[in-house]
Amino acid sequence: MKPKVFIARPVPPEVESYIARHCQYKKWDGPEAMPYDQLVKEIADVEGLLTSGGKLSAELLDHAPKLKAVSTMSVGYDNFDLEAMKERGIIGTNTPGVLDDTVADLILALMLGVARRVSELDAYVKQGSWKRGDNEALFGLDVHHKTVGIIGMGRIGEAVAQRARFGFGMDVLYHNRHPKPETERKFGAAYAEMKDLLRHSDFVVLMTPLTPQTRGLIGRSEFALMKPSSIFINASRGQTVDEEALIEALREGRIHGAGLDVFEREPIQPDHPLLSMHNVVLLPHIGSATKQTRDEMAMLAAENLVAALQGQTPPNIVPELRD
Ligand code: 8YV
Repeated sequence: MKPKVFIARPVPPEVESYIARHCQYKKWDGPEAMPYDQLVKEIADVEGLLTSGGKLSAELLDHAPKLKAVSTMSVGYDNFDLEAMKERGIIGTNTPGVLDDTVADLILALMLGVARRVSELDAYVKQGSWKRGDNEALFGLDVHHKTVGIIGMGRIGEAVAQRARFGFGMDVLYHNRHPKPETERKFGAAYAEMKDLLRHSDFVVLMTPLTPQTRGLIGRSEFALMKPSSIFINASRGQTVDEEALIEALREGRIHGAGLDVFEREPIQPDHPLLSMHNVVLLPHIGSATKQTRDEMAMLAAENLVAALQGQTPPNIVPELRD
């Protein structure tokens, strides 16, 4: 008997066919995240769940007594209740690696977009405001040969460092749980204590996973250390930043601008103060979202799930759940 799985997020046809070869499955196809009550019903007798995003709380897991493996189509797995999964012996997997370059590209787009005011000036041209030649009021800031400080030097951080160093001739500072000599050698990156990184960087890029230790990592005192000309980029999780402190820092000119792909609450609310600020570029949590990369993430997640259900060790068990 093939194991039963539920696919809670849309996947490409080839991924669905792959799952069909190895599992009995049902799926959710809606454009919106699946309503909780419906998910509860669907997981009642499954052994595997393919998902991304939505919280996997202890309460939800209690509705799935047969569940053996949860595979998320994301590198971040802050949606997992790791303790609850450990207690229930549920395997949890994610999709590291395949999205690094795509997310790093988007981070560079945010750096360039904020520094050179790309969306603001695009709107300026489209609304017919371009009436004369050179206008100093439209000038931006340089990216090349400036200093980028990367907080969280994982794979994506390294892909940002590579672009910054070799594409833009930037100096690279980084802060990480542990210094990484090999990364330093490869990208000419220098390890910095958090305070020094914040003080000396022209671009501060936050790329840490969301954990109890990184929740609210950047707040008032961190923004206070940054240069007034600096640009803050967040493509990790919204909860790693105190959003109120960020808004205050932007309003008071304590930092120059921000490029954000993630927010405390997503989707962002229509009356959110960030929406009316000119010195920010805001994206709808789209870092990994190219068709090619999302397809690869979905396939990797499916392979992880099938391996787990076939009693093999899936390639990407999240570190906290490895024995
Ligand atoms: C996900 C992401 O696809 O991989 C991650 O951790 O943030 C994205 O790439 C997104 O979270 C889907 O909900």
